[in-house]
Amino acid sequence: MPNFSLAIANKNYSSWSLRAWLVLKYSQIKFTEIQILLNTETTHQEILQHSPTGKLPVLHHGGITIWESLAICEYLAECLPHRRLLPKEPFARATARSICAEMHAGFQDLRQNMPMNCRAHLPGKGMSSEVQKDIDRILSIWRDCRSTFGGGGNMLFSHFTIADAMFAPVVLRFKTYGVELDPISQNYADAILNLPAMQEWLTAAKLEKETIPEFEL
Ligand SMILES: N[C@@H](CCC(=O)N[C@@H](CS)C(=O)NCC(=O)O)C(=O)O
Repeated sequence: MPNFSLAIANKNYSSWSLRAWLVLKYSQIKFTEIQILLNTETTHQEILQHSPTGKLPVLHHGGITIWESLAICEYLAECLPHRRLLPKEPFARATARSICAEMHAGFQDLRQNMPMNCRAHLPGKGMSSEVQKDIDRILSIWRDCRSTFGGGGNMLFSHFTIADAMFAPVVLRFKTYGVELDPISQNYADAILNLPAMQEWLTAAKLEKETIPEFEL
């Protein structure tokens, strides 16, 4: 199989980048990582050299380009069937796709008010009744998946799937903003945080020095 090359943004701030990166790392696939820092004078031009949308992440594989974090995760699930990155059973698979799409398109209040910022510790910041509604829906998804599909392991569908990758940035937001979790959700969040790939991402994010004021509450 040709080499994968993934262009990502700042590890401290880029929730979209984390998803695709996590799927590659979890799958133990060798890939070339290109980092383009956000918020510099050349950011846009640099990203356009890799991505038709001017957004990151973007994956290159054997001469083709795949953009949008969810499409990248789906593509990797197709390329690497032995990694079982989508559940096999149709109902579980459809549910995984539904929650991935919901995460990809929704939760605007949470995104805007609790931006991903791995280095920060800001308990209580960004909270509002609208943000709490997003949080409640996410926790209900986690509890439902854990109870319906999660009996064989500690991930949403027992073993790691792209659904876990889609929600991994939310786990980091909850950590930064000290969001209170029920015991089932807390166990799930801890399982995500304990993945070696997540620890690797966090270590690298904490070493980054760049600061983007709009993401620093
Ligand atoms: N829906 C896209 C969103 C990608 C996105 O907004 N990426 C941000 C980085 S986190 C970006 O590239 N921003 C470019 C810029 O700020 O110039 C995805 O899922 O990949």
